[in-house]
Amino acid sequence: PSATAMSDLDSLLGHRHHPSYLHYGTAGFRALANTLYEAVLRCGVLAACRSHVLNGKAVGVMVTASHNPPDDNGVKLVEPDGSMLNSEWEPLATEFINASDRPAQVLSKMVSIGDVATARKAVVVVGRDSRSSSSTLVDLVAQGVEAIGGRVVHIGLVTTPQLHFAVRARYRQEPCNILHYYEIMKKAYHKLTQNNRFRASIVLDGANGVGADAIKGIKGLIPNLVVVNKPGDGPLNQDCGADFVQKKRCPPVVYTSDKHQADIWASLDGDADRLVMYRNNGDGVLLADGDRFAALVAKFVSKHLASSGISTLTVGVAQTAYSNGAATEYLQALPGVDIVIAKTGVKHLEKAVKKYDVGIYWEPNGHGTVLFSENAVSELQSLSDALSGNAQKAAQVNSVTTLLAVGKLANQAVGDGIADLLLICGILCREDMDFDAWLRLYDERCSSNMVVKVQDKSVIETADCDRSVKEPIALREAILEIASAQGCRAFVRPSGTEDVVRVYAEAPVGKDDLAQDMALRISQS
Ligand code: 16G
Ligand code: ZN
Repeated sequence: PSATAMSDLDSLLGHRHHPSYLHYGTAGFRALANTLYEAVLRCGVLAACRSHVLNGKAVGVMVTASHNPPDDNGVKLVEPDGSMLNSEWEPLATEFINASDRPAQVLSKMVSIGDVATARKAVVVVGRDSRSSSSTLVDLVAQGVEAIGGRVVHIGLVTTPQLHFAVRARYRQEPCNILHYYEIMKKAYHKLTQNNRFRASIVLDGANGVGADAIKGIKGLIPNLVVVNKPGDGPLNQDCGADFVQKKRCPPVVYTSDKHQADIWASLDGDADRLVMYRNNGDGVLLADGDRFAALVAKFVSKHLASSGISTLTVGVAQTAYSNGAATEYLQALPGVDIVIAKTGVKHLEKAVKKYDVGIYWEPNGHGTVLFSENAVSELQSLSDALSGNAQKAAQVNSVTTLLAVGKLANQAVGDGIADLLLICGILCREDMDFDAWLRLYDERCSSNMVVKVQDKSVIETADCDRSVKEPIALREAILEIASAQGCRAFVRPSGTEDVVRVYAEAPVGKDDLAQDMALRISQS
C-alpha cells in the first residue's frame, strides 16, 4: 500500500474510539448506538475492501439492531450473493474494528488499502432500519467507504431482507429496485394461491418498526389484514414484536387505543426478518413459531415434489438445539425429507441446507426461509416448459407451478417476515387449513427457557451443535442427571449476542412443571 493512503486512513480512523471491545458476532456488531460511531465508520472501510477483493461486486451494509432496544444499534455486512459475511472475514472485522493503533495496517493481511483507493471499483449498498440513530450511522458508513475511493449506493429505510434482496439482485444482474421485491412476491403469491382469497382476518404487529411500513407494498394481497404498532406508535420492539411474543409467550402491547380482534395475529421484529403467528387469547397466545413454519412448509413441499414426478431433487430441513422434539419427529416422518441440526444463528442454518436442492430452515424464534438451488429451479422450469398445455397432466403441472411459486415467494437470501407471512397464508389457503388445523400437525412438548448472568460465559464449551456441554464437566454431569427422565432433554449454551448463558429444558407433552423445574435446577447448578 502507498504510505500516504495508509497514514491518511490512520488519521481518519481512531479519533472516536469506542469504549468496549466489540465482536463481530452472530449478527454483526451490536451495542448502544452512541458507542458505535467509530465501529461503523470502520465497517464502511471494511465493506469497501471486501467489495474490492471481490472485484468490485457490490457488498451490503445494513444498519440495524433487529429486535434489540431502541437505543441500541448495529451493523452487519452482506456478501454480494446476499448471504452473510464470509466467515474468514469475521475475525478480521473484529480485529480491525478494535485496533486502537494503526488500524489500517490490520487490513493489509487481506487487502492493500492503496490498491483499493487506486482501483476505485468498490461498491457498497447501504440500508437502515427506523431507529433514530440509524441515519447518522449510515452517514458514517458512507464516509468510511468513500475514504478509500469506494462508491455508496443508498437504499434508505428498508427491512433487513430487502437489503439482502437488493444486493443479491444486483449481483445476478436482475432488477434490484425495492419495487421489484414487491412485484416478484405479488406474482408468486397469486400463483401459489391460484388467485384464491385468504379469508381469515389477521392483525399484524409491526414492532413499531420498518416492517409496518414495508407491508404496505403488498397491500390488498391479504384482504383482512390490519397493521398495528407502526413506527412512531411506541418504542421500537418494546413489549411487542416477534422476539417479545415468542420469548414471553404473551400478546404484544398495542400502542393505539382501538381494540383489535382477528382469527390470527402475527408479529414481525424490528427489522422484519422474523415472524411468528399466534391466536391471541387476551392474556396468552397459542403460538406458531419457526418450528411450525418449517413443518407446514416441508409437508407442502414434499407433497408437491412427489406429485410433480421429480425424484432427483433432495429436500433438507435444518433445525437447531432449540427446535421442539415434537417438530423434529414430525419432520422425520415426512417422505423424502432429511433433517440436519445446525448451531444457533442464521449463517449456520443457511450453510447446513445449502447442499440440498430445496433447503428449508427456521429457528424457533421465527427466522427462516426456503432456498431453491439453481439446479432445482432449472429442473422445475424445464419440466414446466415440457408439460406446458398438457391437459392430461394437469395435477403434475399444478405441482410444478406451485413449487416454482414457493421458490419465488420465499426470500432466497435470508429469512423474511413479510415473505413468510405470504408464504404461510398462501399454503394455508391452498391446503384449506385454518390456524387450529395447522397447530394440530403435532403436539408440542413442554419447554422452558432461562437466562443466567455469569461472570465469564466463555468457560462453557458446548458440543453437538450446542445440544450438550463439553466443559465444565461438573455442569455437563449435572445436566445429564437432571434431564435423565424419559422424554426429557436439556442444554446450556453461552449467548452469542449478550453476556449471559441460556438454559433450555424440554419435557413430554403436558409436563410443563417438569420442564420448568429442570431449567431452574440447571440454572442453579
Ligand atoms: C442472532 C441471530 C439469530 C439467533 C440469535 C441467538 C442472525 C441474523 N441472528 O439474533 O439467528 O437466534 O442471535 O441469540 O443470525 P443468542 O446467541 O443470544 O441466544
Ligand atoms: Zn431481526
